[in-house]
Amino acid sequence: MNLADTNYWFDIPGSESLTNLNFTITDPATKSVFYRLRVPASVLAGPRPNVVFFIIDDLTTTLGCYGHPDAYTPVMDSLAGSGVRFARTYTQYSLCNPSRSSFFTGQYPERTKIYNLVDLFREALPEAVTLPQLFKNAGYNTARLGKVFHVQDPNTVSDVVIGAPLSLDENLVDEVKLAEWNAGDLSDPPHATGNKYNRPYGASPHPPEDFTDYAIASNAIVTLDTFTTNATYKDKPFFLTVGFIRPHTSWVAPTEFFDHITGTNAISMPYYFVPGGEDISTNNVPAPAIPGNGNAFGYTDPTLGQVREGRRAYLAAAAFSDSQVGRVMAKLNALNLATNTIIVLTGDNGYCLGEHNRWSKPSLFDIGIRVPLIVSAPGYGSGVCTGMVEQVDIYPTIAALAGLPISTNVQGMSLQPYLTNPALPAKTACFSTFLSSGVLGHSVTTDRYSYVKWGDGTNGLTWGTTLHQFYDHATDPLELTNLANVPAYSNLVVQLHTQLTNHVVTAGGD
Ligand SMILES: [Ca+2]
Repeated sequence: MNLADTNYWFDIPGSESLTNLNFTITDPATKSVFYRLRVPASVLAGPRPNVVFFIIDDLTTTLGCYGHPDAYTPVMDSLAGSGVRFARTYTQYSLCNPSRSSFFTGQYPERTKIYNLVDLFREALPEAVTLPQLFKNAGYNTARLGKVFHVQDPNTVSDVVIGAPLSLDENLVDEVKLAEWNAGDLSDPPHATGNKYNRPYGASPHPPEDFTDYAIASNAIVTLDTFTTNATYKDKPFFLTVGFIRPHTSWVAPTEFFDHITGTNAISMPYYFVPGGEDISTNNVPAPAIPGNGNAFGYTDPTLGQVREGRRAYLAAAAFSDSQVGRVMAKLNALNLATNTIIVLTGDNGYCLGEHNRWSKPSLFDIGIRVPLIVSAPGYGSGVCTGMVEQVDIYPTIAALAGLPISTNVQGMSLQPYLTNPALPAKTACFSTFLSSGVLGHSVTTDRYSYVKWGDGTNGLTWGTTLHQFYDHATDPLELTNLANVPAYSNLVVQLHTQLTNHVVTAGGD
């Protein structure tokens, strides 16, 4: 055999396509020989990564790492420090079921057709592969712990399914309300029908172990043990989705978490409650922009003291969920899984805590559609992406990080490149939708401007009405002054309306 003239091929068998590796061996007589090794891609990639996907119900960008002055979120802040925090992430619909239907399918609401809390996206998308389903199909162990889908998807079958034992919290909330009643506060009787979310806050003397979110984290911890030790599961990677309930109302949490938040009288206040602050009359914004406050303070308007107490209670409830994320993270570290596990954390909608005199989630104000998004992936960098991204991007991002191919029906873009270089240019426009008492609204946010159009036609985009809002974030980041009908901005308004119309038509197409 003439070594100098021969290339030798060695194949490592595998079911996947083979990748060629060339290398050279030099023999003593200085004759070089190329050897070619062909190996499956999975061998080159190493073990497939695990995924833990945290969804924190109703958590908006009230985190320390997002700059909130009163928040206590050390665990999520630490996670942001180890990964990439996406500073401007927009939800596609600021309400549980429409939002989750969108980011679990990677498709806009115009495609899922979900605008409420009860409909199932399978009606419009019978063949969609949800994110957990994608990983299940790829051979992952999957688990759904706590609140994940708002309406369960019959096609997404997980190995482990543990719902949220809500009855735990309902008992504790009743106790808090009863204490208010006994203290002489008759504004919201404990058992009044239809008003259970008014004044839904307060410190509870019960220990964390008595709360739903503690139980959800405990179930996640047990599931991690099962997936890593049980013979049925331990040889496969896992996709774990953990959905915590707080800071969704009711904002009741153990007393120790209220102690972490600054005192009631020092809490930061929304501009609406600052003397001489925002005018939210319908002269300034169209009526659909300010629907009823059904989620909190829907029974009576809060006093200034109640505004402070409510904001503090929301932050305490968020701090409690933060601690439960910490329990799951500690278990991942104890099992030495952190080096091969992708961690993603987000909320499902924005939330107005008195901003624009709103005490609820659904809106198209900027503060109502901003959500946290943190991605920490082994082998990638850390930092802050200040460019705009959307929650519809979560699906293709997690899939790309795990190397899983996705359907061309997925409409988001992978954020994988930003984990290496967060400074890359991001999206130039983000889009959201909201159905306000039968009036469909759409918004487009660009780097500088926000434009909202409320409908008077079937798709909510008919031109020729004044049901719209326009804000210049460079001069008005809190969106206090609606400039949509100011002649000086008419060209910009028309341009954004066209951009919004094009998106709605395109996103809703097949
Ligand atoms: Ca929610």
